[in-house]
Amino acid sequence: MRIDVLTIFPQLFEPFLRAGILGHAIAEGLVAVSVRDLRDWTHDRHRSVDDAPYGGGPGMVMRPEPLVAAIEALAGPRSSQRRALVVLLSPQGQRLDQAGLGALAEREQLVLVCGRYEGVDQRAIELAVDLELSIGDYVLSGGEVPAMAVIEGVARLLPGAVGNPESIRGDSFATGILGGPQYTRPPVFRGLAVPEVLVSGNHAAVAEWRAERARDITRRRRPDLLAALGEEES
Ligand code: 9D3
Repeated sequence: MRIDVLTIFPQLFEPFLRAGILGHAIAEGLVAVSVRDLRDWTHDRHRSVDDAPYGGGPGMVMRPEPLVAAIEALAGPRSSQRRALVVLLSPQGQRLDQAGLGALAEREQLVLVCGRYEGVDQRAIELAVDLELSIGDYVLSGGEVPAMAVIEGVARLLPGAVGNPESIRGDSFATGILGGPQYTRPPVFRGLAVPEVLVSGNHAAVAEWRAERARDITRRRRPDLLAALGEEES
């Protein structure tokens, strides 16, 4: 898979792309990530990417010319033959979830467009963007952190990225249920012991205990997840 990122803050991505599972997936050639500075598609002396909103109001709006030129350079014009999926990270987008990440992971090329300021000129969206995504109902300052969330979430779904594929199938939002408590050594820490069943060596009892704890914590913290699975789960 190939991912192009369009941003006015390319330096934000450098350490991120080197670390952990994602850094490893890139080093292994499972995914190629290219971060591009949107200002490279400006032509004025100040390399300006924003301007005042028509109709007045606070803040600035991203100008359409550099955005559309950059997107078309990376993905070609918006058409039925376009191979890349062009995604604008936007508070107005549809909310990303694990199923959405799964669909993105099937594409051969993604172009992730990071908005800044109050937003993006609507004509650029209409002309060049295929999909708008939000990562949740809270306010950030731009699409860079959301783009990183997409890259990290997609990369670990690529075959071979995660050492043990079991850990992907078992992911909370793949199973629709939260994970339960985890323990490692030492057996007693500040007077708190690891639950007896986990050191019992009884694998069936361990599995049953974990399933119970997971169902319990999901029922208390995220009843919406159980409801989505169908009420027979509770
Ligand atoms: C008019 C009020 N806001 C629109 C909902 C203004 C505004 C808030 C935040 C405009 C831009 C932004 C910057 N945020 C993003 O670009 C963004 C974002 C987010 O803030 N939260 C969750 N997901 C995303 S994806 C992109």
